[in-house]
Amino acid sequence: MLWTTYTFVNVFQYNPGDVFFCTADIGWITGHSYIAYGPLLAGATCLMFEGIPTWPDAGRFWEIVDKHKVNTLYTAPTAIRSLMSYGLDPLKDKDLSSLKVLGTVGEPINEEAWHWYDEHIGKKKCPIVDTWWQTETGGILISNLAGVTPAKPSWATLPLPGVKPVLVDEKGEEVTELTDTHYSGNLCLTMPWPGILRTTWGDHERCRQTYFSTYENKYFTGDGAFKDEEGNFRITGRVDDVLNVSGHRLGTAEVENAINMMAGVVESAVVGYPHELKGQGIYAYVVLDGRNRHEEDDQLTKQDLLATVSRIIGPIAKPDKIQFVSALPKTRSGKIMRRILRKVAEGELENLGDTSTLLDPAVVDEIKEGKI
Ligand code: 7RM
Repeated sequence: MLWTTYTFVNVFQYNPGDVFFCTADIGWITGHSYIAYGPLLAGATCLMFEGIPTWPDAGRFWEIVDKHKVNTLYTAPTAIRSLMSYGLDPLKDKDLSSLKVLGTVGEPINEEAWHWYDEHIGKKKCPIVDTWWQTETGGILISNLAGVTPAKPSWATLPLPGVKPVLVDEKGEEVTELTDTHYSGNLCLTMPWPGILRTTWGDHERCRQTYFSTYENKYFTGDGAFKDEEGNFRITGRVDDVLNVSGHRLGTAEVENAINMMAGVVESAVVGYPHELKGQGIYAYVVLDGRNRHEEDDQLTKQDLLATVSRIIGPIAKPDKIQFVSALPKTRSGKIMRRILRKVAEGELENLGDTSTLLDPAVVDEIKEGKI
């Protein structure tokens, strides 16, 4: 609670009387921590909203900001991308001039979404804090401080005081060689920080195994990251999703980023599936916004996608299968449920496991039906 309060006040630069609106689902850690614990302990004026951003229309958040003169808005990239796809109409007649600070959390924010948020919501006057943390960390660990330290689009930037992140290679050695302009590795924490997890309820050994045994004397986050020469961090995604295609190691996030570069792609998810010759094949689920799609001709769109991936990463990263879907299966916090996508890609359509935390279970049926 102390850590959520401390980070709330410092990251958002909260001033008494400001109206703070965190749009997270209360069942997600971001909901408990930054709707309830942090703001309440800081005596903040906190706005709570139960509903979805697109009902009765995609202007719902902006209407709330206008009506209640919200000063700080904290939301997820998945919400920003979704609202972005409705264009600027829902923003018409909405007065967003009360906004002073914007924040994002939950997944890496792509530059396009960052700039849309900056331009159309913050009107280029509001600092955007990109806050990286996990349920296990008890609060924000890496973020810029609103208006105090500079933002860098799609970078969470610097660790908070007391937080000591390090990037390591497979063997746990600190990465000291630059790739292009940055270091790249697995994100670990070398020192305990104030919000650190201390056990897992009823299973202390599991806690030790999961977080503290991969690399000696380090907490392993499970995320991959870049670090630039100024010490800024960019979180690239979970590293448990590494593909091995004909002996080449590829990160799913890397392939997804390449796919997302193509105009008309809203988002995508890449998983591996067993492939006779390559070991693993690449299966891509892609959401298009319709506008740039070759009419009635998915084949052409697929060719464009393959060419894009080839150009950005290389022919090895070209997906073997591409399935166009209307949405990806996500939890309420916007995290893609890869387990489901992996099973469908493997042809295992029956035992998808627990799907009760899905935002929209109907998406799964559509995905199963369209399996390639
Ligand atoms: C707060 C939360 C944790 C995982 C984490 C990352 C991803 C969270 C960011 C992010 C890039 C961010 N807790 N993640 N924030 N990735 N930039 N600003 O999401 O336990 O539900 O998830 O979320 O992969 O490990 S969580």
